[in-house]
Amino acid sequence: MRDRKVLVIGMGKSGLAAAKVLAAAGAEVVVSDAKVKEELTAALQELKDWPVETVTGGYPEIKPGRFDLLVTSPGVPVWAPPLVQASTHGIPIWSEIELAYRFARGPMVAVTGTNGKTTTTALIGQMFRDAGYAASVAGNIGTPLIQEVAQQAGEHLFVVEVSSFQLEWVDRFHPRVAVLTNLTPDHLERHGTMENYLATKARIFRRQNREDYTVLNYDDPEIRELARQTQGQVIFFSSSHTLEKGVFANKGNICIGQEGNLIPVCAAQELTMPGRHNLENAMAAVAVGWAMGLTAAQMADTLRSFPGVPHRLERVAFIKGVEYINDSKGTNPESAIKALDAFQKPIILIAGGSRKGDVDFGAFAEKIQEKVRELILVGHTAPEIKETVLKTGFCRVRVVHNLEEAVKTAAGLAKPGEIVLLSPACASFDFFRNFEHRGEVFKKLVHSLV
Ligand code: UMA
Repeated sequence: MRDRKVLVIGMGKSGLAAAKVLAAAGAEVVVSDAKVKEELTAALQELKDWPVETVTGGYPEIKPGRFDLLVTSPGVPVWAPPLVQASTHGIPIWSEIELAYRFARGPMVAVTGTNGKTTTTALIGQMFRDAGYAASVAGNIGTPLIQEVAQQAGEHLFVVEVSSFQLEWVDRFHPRVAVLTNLTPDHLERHGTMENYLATKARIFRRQNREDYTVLNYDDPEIRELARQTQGQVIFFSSSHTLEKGVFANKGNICIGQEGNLIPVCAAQELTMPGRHNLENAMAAVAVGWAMGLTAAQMADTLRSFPGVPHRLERVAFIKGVEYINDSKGTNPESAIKALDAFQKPIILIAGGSRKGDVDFGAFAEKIQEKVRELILVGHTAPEIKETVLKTGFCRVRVVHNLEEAVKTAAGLAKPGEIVLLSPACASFDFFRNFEHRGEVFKKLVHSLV
């Protein structure tokens, strides 16, 4: 990178981390952001002692000779002017994970999919650490991969949660194990069609070869089909089929099937995380561990103790016989449906938030009818969800003004033995900075009930 002229787009987490690593490596770095400087005070402060040029309120002009490379942040769409101009002039564009891949000294496990990728990533990372390996988790889960890669000097395993946005500009990115958990419509405002979304996800294994592994969800027909496209060795996992080879449930146990042998790992009931989707996440993690040489006993130890990740079916409190669950990361209907399916007790559901593209709440409304005792709606999508739910014949719906009112109303309605669940099925940007912020506010409100 020495003396190469690099333009970094975006001054969020990814852009800041990329700019610093590039500057430290001797590149001539310009970092730009569409926001004006008043909105970027924290980012500019963070860069102030670094030898980088900053451009705010837009982007520098991109012409041949001015830049050798663009490194872009996940939030920047392919139609953003600098990306279009760089493509026109044949200037390479890398996502931050492509940059990180080029700097990394150890192998990578990469996990993508619409839902389950955060839990699966965290679980895999924990399995390797528990087994005594130097491993860390990074990527979409929160810490930019480039930042983690720069911090690890020795041999290290990187377990990376990868979003479809991050896969748009990969070239040599090559995980030793790639995992696809599942696929349902999401981020279509960015990818346009499901075909594009699937094709972008499939880039995770594009550079794999026969020495690598591709872990695929057998129960998702579109993902199962991807087995034909990868050069890697396919390991399927399934929560509803018996497989000759792969990871599946047998007589209540998570088992690895290999060449006629059945290796039990642990009982599905021993998992601390609730729900069938968490069973699938656990199976995906077992497939990775198996491919990378962990033993069944090593994996079982972690599976029995892993508590799950914050904001994903997170147990917050048990107050007057009522359990409060924070699933703020349930930002699409499929994810909220899985959350509802995870419990057998009556549920008081708090849902609604900001709109995420062209979502359809039909299946979510059906699931509400089946599983929810009282529905409390909040946020921009509240009227739309209410209308959809009423069509199913469900009428125990209340629309409230904010999350505080929602929590108080839920607490007033819930009886001992019931569950108050925040699983919005929507993004959080109507009232909150992100889903983490929404989840933290929810937890505070719940604790204030005591
Ligand atoms: N920006 C521009 N021009 C644009 C668009 C954005 O200049 O056209 C600027 C914004 O003004 C802002 C900066 O880019 O200042 C933000 O960059 P970003 O949106 O890429 O966000 P980062 O802070 O770099 O965080 C990203 C991921 N965010 C997104 O994909 C939207 C984080 O995932 C991830 O944790 C982080 O990189 C580290 O890898 C979050 C997320 O919401 C959790 N992910 C989506 C999801 O999970 O559904 C994909």
